[in-house]
Amino acid sequence: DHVQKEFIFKSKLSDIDIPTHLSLTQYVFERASQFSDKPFMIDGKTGKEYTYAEVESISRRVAAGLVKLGLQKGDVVMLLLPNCPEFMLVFLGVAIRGATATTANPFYTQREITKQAQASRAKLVVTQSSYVDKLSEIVCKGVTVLTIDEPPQGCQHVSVLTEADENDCSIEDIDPDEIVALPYSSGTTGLPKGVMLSHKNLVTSIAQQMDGENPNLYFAPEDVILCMLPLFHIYSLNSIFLCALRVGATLVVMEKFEIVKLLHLCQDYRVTIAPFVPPVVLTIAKNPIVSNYNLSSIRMVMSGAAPLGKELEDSFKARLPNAILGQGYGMTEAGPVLAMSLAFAKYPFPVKPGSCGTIVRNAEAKIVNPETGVSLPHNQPGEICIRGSQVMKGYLNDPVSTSLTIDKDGWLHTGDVGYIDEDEEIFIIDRVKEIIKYKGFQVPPAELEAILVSHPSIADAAVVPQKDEMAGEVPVAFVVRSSDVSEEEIKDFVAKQVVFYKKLHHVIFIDAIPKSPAGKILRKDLRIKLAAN
Ligand code: AYL
Repeated sequence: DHVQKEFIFKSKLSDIDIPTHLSLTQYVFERASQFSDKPFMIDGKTGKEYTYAEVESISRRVAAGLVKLGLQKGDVVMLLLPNCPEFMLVFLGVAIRGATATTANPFYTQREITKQAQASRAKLVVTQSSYVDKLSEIVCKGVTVLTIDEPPQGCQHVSVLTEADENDCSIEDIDPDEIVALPYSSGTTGLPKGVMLSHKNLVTSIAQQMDGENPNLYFAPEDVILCMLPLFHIYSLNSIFLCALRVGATLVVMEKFEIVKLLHLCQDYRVTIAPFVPPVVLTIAKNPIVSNYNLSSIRMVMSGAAPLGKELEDSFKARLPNAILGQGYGMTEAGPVLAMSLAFAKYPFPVKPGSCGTIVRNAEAKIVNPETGVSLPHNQPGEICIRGSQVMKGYLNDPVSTSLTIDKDGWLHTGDVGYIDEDEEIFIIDRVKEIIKYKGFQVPPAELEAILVSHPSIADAAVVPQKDEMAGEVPVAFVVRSSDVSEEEIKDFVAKQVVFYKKLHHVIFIDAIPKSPAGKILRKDLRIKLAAN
């Protein structure tokens, strides 16, 4: 029999021993006693500092408090918060308890929050009083709500967790295969789904970045890392928060992106590492105000979650000549990091502009022809696939979507199209999945299409990305009308139901949505039509 040769790619860094027996918190706190009195995080808003010893002890209190509130092992806690110390403290407490944290954008609408809370069966929500109104539907169904500020009627203050007595209850052991984080992602197709990340998945991913003689992403204990990207997104949760904790670095916590505040914090705290997304890189490269600040402390700038233009890389480098700029490439389902620039290594390698990094160590990558599934050699573009212990366990309660994403041999199919060059660097050139990326945020077309066809005057609809200089991509809709309705009415109808970045930028009326014989929307045809429009 003829056996197809498989082309499998690895990191240029050698594999290392990654612990498979530790829970996430055992692993990230492994060396915390060396850093006891050092600040782990500084709240950029108040200047309040939390040392490593404090973070560890408060996290234990939170775990005990969760037991006291009746939270069982495996129960789900929703974190509906902007970046703040409580986000991290509660996340760690949930992990110690053996419970699961599902993270959501606090700007989500009631509809979006309710969907995720119900699908994940969240028992407890930790949020801010200003978002409590959006929880009315789930509160009726018995969900407990805690707030980090003055609790409104019917809610309790988060101090029931952070000030609980850790000696009150004992915490059971954790099997590293239990689920610790449950971010939501639409993956390659359809609606948002719960991505089951186990303790082992996250330990592996952090180790792939932080561990070994030559760590791929070198954070030192002296580093001051800006934590501005939202912690509810896996990029910040993993590559900033948990990675920094593992190595003894200090985080400067910023609630949200605001250029002047960001520049101040970087200058005042002498930030050394700045993890960004492409639109922030664009602002730093273009905004004249940047030259009024001393940013010479920044040694490393990371970009990820969306494509970074090559021209942008050049203009950015002119602005921050002391900093190494490089990319990480991730996908929530991949644990999330697939590749990381080797320019970030302790003993760095030369890298090329436009590269999304090199596959992380202790993992395998494959580039396959999406039609035939045949794997391809260096420099030939195809769908990027990854395999390793960091890859998610699957989608919550959705074995069908799971098996469409992770094949029987354990390969996760990313829906990204790219190639690996002779230096093992990955270049992403296209996407064969539906997802639209607005500033790195996911906009699932299927979600917007479902809203659109629920409108009485809409017979059919399809949503596709349109290129946008600032956001990368924005969603636009092709709509088949069944009765009279205007573009503005449709845009408003959608806008009321979704977070700001999912809003439609255009509506184009059309006679019929092009579909394959099997009924699949021919998105490529619509993208071509849009480009010609
Ligand atoms: P999700 N260049 C181009 N596209 C990218 C890149 C990149 N560097 N990174 C992510 N994407 C796209 O689940 C790609 O289409 O996770 C990918 O499949 O919201 C999709 O975004 C996944 O979107 C890091 C660095 C995590 C990045 C991430 C990304 C997590 C985004 C940790 O250290």
